[in-house]
Amino acid sequence: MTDATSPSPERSSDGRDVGLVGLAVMGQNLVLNLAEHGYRVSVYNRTTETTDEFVARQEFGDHIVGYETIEQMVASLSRPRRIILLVKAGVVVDKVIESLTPFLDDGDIIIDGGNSLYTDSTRRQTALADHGIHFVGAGVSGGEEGARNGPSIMPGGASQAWPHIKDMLQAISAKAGPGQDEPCCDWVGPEGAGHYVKMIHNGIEYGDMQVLAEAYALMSAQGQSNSEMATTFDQWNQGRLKSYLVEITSEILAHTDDDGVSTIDVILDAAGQKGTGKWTVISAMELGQPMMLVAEAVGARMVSSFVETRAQAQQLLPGPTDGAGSDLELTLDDIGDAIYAAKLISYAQGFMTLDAASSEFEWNLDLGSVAKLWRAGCIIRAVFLDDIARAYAEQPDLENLLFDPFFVDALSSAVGGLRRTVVAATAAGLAVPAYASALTFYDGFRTARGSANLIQAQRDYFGAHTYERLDKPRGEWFHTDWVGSGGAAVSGSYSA
Ligand code: 2AM
Repeated sequence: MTDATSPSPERSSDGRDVGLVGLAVMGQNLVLNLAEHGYRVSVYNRTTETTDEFVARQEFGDHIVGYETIEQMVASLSRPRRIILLVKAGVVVDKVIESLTPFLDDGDIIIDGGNSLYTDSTRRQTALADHGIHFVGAGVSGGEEGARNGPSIMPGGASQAWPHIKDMLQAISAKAGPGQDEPCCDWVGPEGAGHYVKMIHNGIEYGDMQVLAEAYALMSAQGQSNSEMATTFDQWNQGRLKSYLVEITSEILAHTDDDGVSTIDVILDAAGQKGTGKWTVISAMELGQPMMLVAEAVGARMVSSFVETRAQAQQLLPGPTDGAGSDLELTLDDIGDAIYAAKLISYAQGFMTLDAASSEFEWNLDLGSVAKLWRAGCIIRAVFLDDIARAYAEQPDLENLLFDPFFVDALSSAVGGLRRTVVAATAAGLAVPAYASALTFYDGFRTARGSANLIQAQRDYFGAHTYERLDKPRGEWFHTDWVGSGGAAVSGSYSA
């Protein structure tokens, strides 16, 4: 471990250790984190006043130096130059890269630490490789606090860069593990793999938040006060549900404004979103993976945004005639089970998507290592990521997380509560899209003989799409003349 006065391991004598472009909140905090770990950081921001104010305010002396131009900032760095970008995702990243590249040399490294779309990172790596520049797309999670004290960092892209940035990124990352010394930062894979893993992290985060919001809705409907619910979340945070999001939910529910009013009660119930949940669902769909809990979480935010329309609908559309919530008889154990089971299912869906992306893009992702990166520093950090990491460590070729003995046991004990919660909420007319989606996925997934035979028959009926038969080997396709003479199945080399 280094401190502000000790030299960093990669320091060379002819220049400063690392450059950083973009001094918004995340950028500033990451610079302070780097400086605290002994790195001499050269900073640049489009608006120079921001640079000047920041450099004047910080306590690390000449560990942090501001530059007025990108060229000066680049010139201050030792080689290979390492430059972190924390600018607005999208075209701004391309613009900044464009303004940097004329001043860079072969072997220099650009690390994009913003929330870029993984396909952009893949494109940027390819384009910069033509100029001899190593591009790294690094997902960074943990918000402002994480950036300052240790985020989860998910780097991917040009692997040649890794030996030059490994010590630095691992030094500033969060730490986890029994001795709390395992960095939550490791090489993820080529191309946009780092930003992909970050995107899935954010999608799962949407799901986790919705799962907790549904628990809040049910407990409120049962008449619990905010402070009672704060206590319940706090108790949940002592056990298997221990996680950052459960912890902050307890603190939020306990919070009052200066006038004594519960802050949560005066917040408009319309959720915002920046798009990473939507990206996750789009990618999962493209890969043929049912990441349905996250899809429901994204959808629930959309419905929440229809504030006026929902008020109108409440006047028009009836719920159950016996009154919503009045006969909701759920124990806190049931609701705790619903949260836990829904999360297990959501993470299984997330890792199915990661597995599919790894195969599709040939990234060779180590799923256990991904789970380890999320143990600390990031928003979804939770004790049960240790269980996921262990599951993949024991069985690297685990076909599905739900097949791991721990998951089988955990779900066996929690799914009853999830089922009671969905039944009771539905009977009471309360929306629980994440719980219902998790349960119905679970029931469909564990059904060996489903009902898609009918779907196949319908497809064959109206579109001659053909079908496989239980009494013939897989891969042989049949068509039935449904409206013709007796509907005989005709075998043939049809393409489905
Ligand atoms: P600013 O302080 O000059 O606005 C997050 O918005 C970060 O991205 C900020 O540091 C912001 O710089 C930077 N940024 C936004 N648009 C930019 C652009 N077109 N060129 C360079 N930096 C930009």
